[in-house]
Amino acid sequence: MLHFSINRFSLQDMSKRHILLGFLFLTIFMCGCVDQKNQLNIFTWSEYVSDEIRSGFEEEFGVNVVVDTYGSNEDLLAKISVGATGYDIIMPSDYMVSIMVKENLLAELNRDNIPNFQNISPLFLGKYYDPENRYSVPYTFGTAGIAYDSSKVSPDPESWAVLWNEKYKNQFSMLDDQRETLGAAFKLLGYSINTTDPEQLRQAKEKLIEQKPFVKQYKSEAEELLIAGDVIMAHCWSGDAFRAAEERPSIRYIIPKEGSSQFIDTVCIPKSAPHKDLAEKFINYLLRPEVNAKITTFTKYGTCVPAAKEHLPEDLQKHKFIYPPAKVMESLEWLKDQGEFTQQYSRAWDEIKAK
Ligand code: SPD
Repeated sequence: MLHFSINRFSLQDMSKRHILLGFLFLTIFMCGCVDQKNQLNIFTWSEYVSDEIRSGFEEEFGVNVVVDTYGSNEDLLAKISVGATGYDIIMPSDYMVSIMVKENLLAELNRDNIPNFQNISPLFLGKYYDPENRYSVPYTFGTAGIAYDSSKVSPDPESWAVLWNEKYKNQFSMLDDQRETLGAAFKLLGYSINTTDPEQLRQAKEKLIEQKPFVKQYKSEAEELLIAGDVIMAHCWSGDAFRAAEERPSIRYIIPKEGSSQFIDTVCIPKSAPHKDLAEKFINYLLRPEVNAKITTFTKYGTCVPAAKEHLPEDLQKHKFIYPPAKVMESLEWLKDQGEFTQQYSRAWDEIKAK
């Protein structure tokens, strides 16, 4: 009898515990939903959305902003292609916008929710990757080139060939980015960064395999290596070179004489975004001149909002890292979607990385 009553007591106790646990899980689940409803999830390049921009939006709109980063457009595509990632804002570059539109991965923007769209310069609208800007607004623009520590690299480099010079073995990094790094080899060989000629691709692959024993690291966040002094030279993007030069004034940036790539990075909303309205509010916020100026002040990439320049110090309005001379601009190409041929680029890149 005693045994029975103990069992009965435990059974009642257990069901109470189950009910309590049920409530607990329900509360946690509901809190989670409330939190997530007020959370904007951004997936972007490193050092691209500053704490100031993030917290400004959080305070004004009473939400949380979470920032996660990637190192190449292909990494971004791989993640977004798998489906519901929870990201509300992504920042693909030009050619990747074309690919994502084609793959049906982007949501159409509702311009009624983005009145500040009118602040964008027409120079950055209607581009080949999104002719009517139905899916993207421009975030920043820049170039790829070589950053080097002028107190250690001599003479000043002029050509991509410096990245094949044994003298700098283990002292430089290359972007961990298949289009950009194959692009550097194409330019050195005198080809277009958009070639679809299998023989030219084979030659670029061989060139990068030949270079590999000299490369200290493939890394897209090159500014970290330059600032830490881990490398004295890096294949990198202009804004990152500029940021590194602020920390180490002996750092310079060149666009090699053979030419290079230029880009516009954009802001888009994935089709699977859980908070599209909030994402559009964020895009509208980024396009306020005073906020947009903060993007350039932090990233050191160019602004696409002319009125933002009034909020920028004079040197950032015309700095040569951001605005190369006209002759250099003529040597730059935009990366384009390679369609089916992209697979061959990926295969070549995998072979280089596997060596
Ligand atoms: N730290 C920010 C780097 C942004 C680079 N965007 C690169 C685009 C290349 N096509």
